[in-house]
Amino acid sequence: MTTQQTAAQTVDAIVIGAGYGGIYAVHKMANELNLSVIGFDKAEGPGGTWYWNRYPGALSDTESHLYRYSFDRDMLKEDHWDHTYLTQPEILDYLEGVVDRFDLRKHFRFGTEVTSAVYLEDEQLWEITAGGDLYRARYVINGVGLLSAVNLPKIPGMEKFQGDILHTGAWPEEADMTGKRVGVVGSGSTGTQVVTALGPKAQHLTHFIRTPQYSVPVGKRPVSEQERAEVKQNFDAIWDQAKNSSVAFGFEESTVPALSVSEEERNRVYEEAWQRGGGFRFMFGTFGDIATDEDANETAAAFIRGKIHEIVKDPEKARKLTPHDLYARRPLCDDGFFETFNRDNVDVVALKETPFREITEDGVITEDGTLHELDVLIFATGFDAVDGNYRRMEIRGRNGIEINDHWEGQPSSYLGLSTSNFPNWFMILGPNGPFTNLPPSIETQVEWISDLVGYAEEHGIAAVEPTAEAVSDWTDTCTEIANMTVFTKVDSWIFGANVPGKKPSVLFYLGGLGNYRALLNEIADEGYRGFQLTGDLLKASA
Ligand code: FAD
Ligand code: NA7
Repeated sequence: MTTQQTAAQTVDAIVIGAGYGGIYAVHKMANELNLSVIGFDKAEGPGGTWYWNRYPGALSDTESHLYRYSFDRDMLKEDHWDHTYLTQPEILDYLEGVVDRFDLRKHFRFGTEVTSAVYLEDEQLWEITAGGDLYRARYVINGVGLLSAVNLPKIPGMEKFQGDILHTGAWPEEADMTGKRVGVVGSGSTGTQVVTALGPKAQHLTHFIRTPQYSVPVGKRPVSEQERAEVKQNFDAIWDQAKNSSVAFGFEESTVPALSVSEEERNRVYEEAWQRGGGFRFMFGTFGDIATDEDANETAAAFIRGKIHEIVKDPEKARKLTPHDLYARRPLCDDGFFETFNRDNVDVVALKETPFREITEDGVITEDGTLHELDVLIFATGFDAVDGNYRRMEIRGRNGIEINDHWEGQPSSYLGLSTSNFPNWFMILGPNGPFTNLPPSIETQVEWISDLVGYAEEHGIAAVEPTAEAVSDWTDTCTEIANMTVFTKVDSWIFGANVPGKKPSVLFYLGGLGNYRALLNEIADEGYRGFQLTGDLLKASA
């Protein structure tokens, strides 16, 4: 035994991450399974996404009553929300409250990054390096986040810029944009929120857009006491509906084909959804084939394009803001994004027409020779989604196989939960997990992992891992489903097609949460079909 190994602290379970996933996993391991557990997060506190993304305008696009945990009925009764959507500080408060309610802080080590996780076959333990120290555990649960590893593009001259360069996913709390000349790169969910929030504050704002996106109003409005009371009275039914639906956003997905109704009726349905608000509701609640049929998709796209031209008064700005490809990314919604461009101090640059040439001390020069003078350059350029944070650690399973080699072709898993050759190593929202409003998917996965760990503990099982065949079949299933949709036809983070050098591949199970949950139940009922449950702890320690 080496000196280092002697120094390792051994616990039953290690959880990485303190977002929705990690918090719930620590609660399950510590408070329900009575296991010893340490949770690590490189952040200085809990919150995950909502710890890091403190940029102005950060807002959930899931409605407030569904962007939370459902597992504790008493907590649901006590929960409070003022508006139909939650701001970043509200979500952070909520998650901190959950940590305190279940006395979880004592299990977490914040400001501590996990840099490696190596499986020790002889001991049937994982050895983790976190903050430079060694730990050992039988189980590792990764709640490292699917939109967490930031993507910061490299633009020539970036290092020369005399102003501030910020990424929305690592936003410093003290940053104040009042009266500044601000540039924002990126027009996804985050970019649209930042631009909407900063337009009225900045002296001048330039939005650099590479691909314009379809966005509908979010529909943020105050919630009355009576509305809240109604939700609380019906929360069993509300959660039951969400968890058994496809995208789990709290509405019935439509099954009506868009072209089966008259144009007048179609526009009435779109207008109603536009007025009500919500990106997922617009894409999945209006008609049943917008995400699967290109002609149906075009009807929704054309409606949104028409709205952009109605809202944005300057025809040149409207032209640059108007998308022409399929409406096939994570459906956006905003709180007045297009309206912001009616302000004289807000401009748009179409990067496909005039790409970046270089960044200088004073700002950004585009290929037409224009210098856009800036005090701050904000990158709302998204994330190395889903597998990004795994690839940034050294993770070695059986026979020393490294995760980057194991995932060389594409990141793969069984059920988005675990992968072959990595025993007792679980992922929350790993590759090919469900594509939904995420808290109910996170809860589903954490509960299932926790049941499996409980089962392993009860039966003295030393190692649980899926077979290579189960992983390969699940990858095929996810690919087949994805190929039935229009999402594969557009480059976005959903398929890992947003980061230079990353191999695009299917990263989600698009079959819906209801089907996913039914499958998980079936697999557990069949004695964890597709998993190898090996060894026996008594034998292992003999
Ligand atoms: P995260 O909240 O991402 O937490 C992961 C944590 O792991 C991070 O704190 C990170 O520091 C830590 N970590 C990672 N690697 C390591 C390491 N090696 N060592 C130590 N710590 C590590 N989803 C929705 O369903 N609805 C929404 O409205 C919505 N809005 C969003 C808005 C924004 C701006 C963003 C970025 C995402 C949004 N999402 C939304 C997705 C959101 O990420 C999930 O809803 C949810 O918060 C994910 O929780 P998580 O616990 O899985 O991961
Ligand atoms: P997204 O949706 O990945 O959007 C990133 C944006 O940044 C998008 O407009 C990109 O343009 C743009 N981008 C990325 N790299 C560059 C470079 N090099 N130059 C110019 N523009 C670039 O990330 P978000 O943070 O908005 O949202 C991610 C999810 O988090 C979201 O769905 C919510 O769930 C929360 P592109 O489209 O690639 O041309």
